Amino acid sequence: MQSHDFIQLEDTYGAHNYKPLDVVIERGDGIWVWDVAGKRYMDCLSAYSAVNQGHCHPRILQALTTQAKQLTLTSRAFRNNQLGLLYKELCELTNSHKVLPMNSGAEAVETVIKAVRKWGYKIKGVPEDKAEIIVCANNFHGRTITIVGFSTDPHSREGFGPFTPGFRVIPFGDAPALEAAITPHTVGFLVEPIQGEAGVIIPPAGYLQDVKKICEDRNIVLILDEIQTGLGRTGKMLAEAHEGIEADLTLIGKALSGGFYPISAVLSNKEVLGVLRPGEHGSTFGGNPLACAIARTALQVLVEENLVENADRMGAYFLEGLRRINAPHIREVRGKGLMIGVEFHPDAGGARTYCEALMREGLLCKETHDNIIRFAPPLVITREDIDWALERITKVFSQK
Ligand code: IF1
Repeated sequence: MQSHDFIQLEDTYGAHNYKPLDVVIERGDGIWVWDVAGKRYMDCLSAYSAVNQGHCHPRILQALTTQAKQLTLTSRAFRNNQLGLLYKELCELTNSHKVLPMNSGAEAVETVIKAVRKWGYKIKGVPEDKAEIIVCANNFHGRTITIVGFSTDPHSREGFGPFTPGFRVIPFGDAPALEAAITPHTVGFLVEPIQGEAGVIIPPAGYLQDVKKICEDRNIVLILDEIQTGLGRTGKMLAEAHEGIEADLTLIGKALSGGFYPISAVLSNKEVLGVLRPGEHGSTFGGNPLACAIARTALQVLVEENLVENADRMGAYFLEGLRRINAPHIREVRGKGLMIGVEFHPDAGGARTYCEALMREGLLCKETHDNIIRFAPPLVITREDIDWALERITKVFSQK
């Protein structure tokens, strides 16, 4: 079978909730993937930062196969020999003191909404069913009804109502707006340290410090969604470290398994998770031994291969190289670590056309909204790899 055969199968039998590039990938190794015709591409999306450790990392694969032969799932009705070790290792790595494991990022977000609401009622004294959580415009936190209900992106929410009440939207990067939106019913502030899907939007310096102080002063739980920014992507283990703050609750996912298995987690620095009593929350696969064994090795790989430091150094190098490209239709090049966005002027013809041209040059990336391309390669990338990428990006960006 050739690419077009696979494409036809997807189009014939699959729901059309994506518009993928017409590349049919069959193998991945490190930063590279190969299509069914054997053509090699550099992956500059990393499955939206789920493959920070590189495709099919051998050590994580080994952890998967070893554990899968022993025990994959027990449910949480019983205990297993991987969960407590992952808890301890995650808490030591992130300076947290409680963990609640789930499967998808959206499930972690839903979990934190439940926990912080219950904390509001039981600890803060907010009247029952009155809890409010503040979020930011242009947020992306997942695709469940509750989460898209507080999205400001029409594509994410149109046609899916009615929505869950109890959310207020403020501008991103505006600490005074947070102060102004707080009411006696506010229990939490949920925000991405850098907005990924919005187009790698970096808040003003000091923003996270300011909102941390506001949350402390007003007894509101600061929740950082690090599902995309976390685990080394921005050149720090957690993006919050760029501002030297610690969230009360932190959400991680994606690269927590190195792309081998869905696993996410809520990390707590504040006694919020303690409000959840047995039987009040969970899921069939949450905290399963296979996911935990994979995650433990995925974290070890991040640390032992110095991938966080590499993301910092290689990100600076990549950013500098992109900024040197002399292309009048580029409006801005921005990023932190290996979370980079290139924004084009609206009259440049749309970011998708550049992604398709880059694909023909052997580089895979993804547009977000109309005019922004995200470059987020695996954190194992080297200077030589980046030079290879910059040569092709320069060629494509200079063409128009
Ligand atoms: C899709 C976007 C990225 C996330 C943050 C929570 C979640 C995500 C900051 C939910 C997930 C994924 C979802 C995926 C594409 C991708 C994405 F384009 F949708 F917005 F990365 F920017 N918080 N992001 O980025 O985690 O439930 O997916 O495990 O929906 O197509 P999830």
